[in-house]
Amino acid sequence: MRKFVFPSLLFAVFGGIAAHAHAFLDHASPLVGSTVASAPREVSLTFTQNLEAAFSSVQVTDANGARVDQGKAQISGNTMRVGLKTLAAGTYRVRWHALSVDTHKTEGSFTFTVGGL
Ligand SMILES: [Cu+2]
Repeated sequence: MRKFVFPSLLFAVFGGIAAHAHAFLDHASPLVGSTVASAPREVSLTFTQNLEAAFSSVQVTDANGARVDQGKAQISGNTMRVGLKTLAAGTYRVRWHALSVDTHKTEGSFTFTVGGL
């Protein structure tokens, strides 16, 4: 059965019908480009469309490129969240990849800064 399932999955991913909208980032917490006074415990991203959980992901890295997220994102509807390790003051980059339910891929990144003590 597996060899029949896989091509149909590929079709679903790459052969989708063109649609008017993709899953763009609607808003984020911490806010895009913001400076926050205390270290957030998670990053939460809200998109303009619902996400396909299996093909959407987010990574958070510090100024040296080291991962500071806790791994696999939790995806529900149009929201993707990932827990964070304890962050020191500094600037962090959030990179996300999304596959929306209309089968279109989008990606982007932004930074936020944890303020000094
Ligand atoms: Cu789209």
